Amino acid sequence: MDRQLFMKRCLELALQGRGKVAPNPMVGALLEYRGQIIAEGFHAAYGSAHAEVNCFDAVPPERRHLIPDSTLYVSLEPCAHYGKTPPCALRIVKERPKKVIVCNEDPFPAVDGKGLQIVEGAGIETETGLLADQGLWLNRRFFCFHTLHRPYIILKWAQTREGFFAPVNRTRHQMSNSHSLQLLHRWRTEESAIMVGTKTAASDNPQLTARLWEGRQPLRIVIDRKLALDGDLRIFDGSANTWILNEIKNGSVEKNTFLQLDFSNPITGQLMHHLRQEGVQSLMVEGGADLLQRFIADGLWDEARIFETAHSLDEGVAAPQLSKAVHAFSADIGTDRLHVYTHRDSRFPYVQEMEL
Ligand code: AOF
Ligand code: ZN
Repeated sequence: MDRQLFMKRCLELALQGRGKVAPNPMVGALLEYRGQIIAEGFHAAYGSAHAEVNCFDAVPPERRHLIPDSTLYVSLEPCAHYGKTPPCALRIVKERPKKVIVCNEDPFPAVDGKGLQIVEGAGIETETGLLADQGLWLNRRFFCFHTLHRPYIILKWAQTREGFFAPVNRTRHQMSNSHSLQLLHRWRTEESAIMVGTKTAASDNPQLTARLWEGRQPLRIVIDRKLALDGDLRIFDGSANTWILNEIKNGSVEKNTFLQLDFSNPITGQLMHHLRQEGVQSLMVEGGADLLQRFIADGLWDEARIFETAHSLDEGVAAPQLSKAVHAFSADIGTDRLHVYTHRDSRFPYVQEMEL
């Protein structure tokens, strides 16, 4: 009987909640009886039933009598609190499987070991840590937020083979291909916030929404220190919640929120504070080169996704230089090549064969 295979299946099930469950983690569960899966479940949407509950509910009536002789595999410690739903730990105690095998403990303060305690306290055997590294990678945004108390930070950019980020005059210039662009839009649906600097907002006039992929619109963040950006830019169009980091004022106008920061001190730290307060678990920084380099210099990044394009430039703005980076993997996206790195000191290193 391959225990790892059953847990891998839970992680695969969990992934079905990608882009739909944040700020909750992605969780998958299954019941195994003598080497066979008798039911599966996963957390499908924020606010909806948890994985374990969906799994128990999926057991066919004629097989319910097998539950006491089955093992519950679940990719996260069962919850112990009354949140949007009652505690999964109590449901487990009621159903009484023979054993519960968990991938990762849940650092969420309302759970944090209490779920496993409830199950063990009821005399049900538990085991934790099966494929723990894979689970940490899967829910790296959730774990980062609850253990490091800041969002998981992804740097994203495109560069030519010669290492240029954009043409010298910085006009809008699509360098990566349409497949990479669609992938980027998918990524936008999977992160809670995306950010650009002042020059990028002005010269690229990006919309910063997910249009080529169905899903959630992330919070948009732009730096506009002196509130000098043109109000007609697409980032101010009210099509998504937008934070405007500036040194002049606080306040909101419909979906635009002005956040006053102290620009005589580093603003990345101040931004982290606000993101933490708002429960934003992930941030993708999309440019420009100066802003990306700022995050690199501050050591404030976890993952970098770099499209090396087939496009060629003789001169241009130099691409950011990563430091303390570990190569995770590279992949062909049509004519582009995607390179993924993680920070050398990351608590969530990439695990081979896992998805982004
Ligand atoms: C589980 N199984 O499938 C998930 C868990 O607001 P609620 O009630 O949905 O609770 C959210 C918290 O529950 C979340 O922060 C995390 O600690 C845990 N998520 N727990 O037992 C699941 N999604
Ligand atoms: Zn639960």
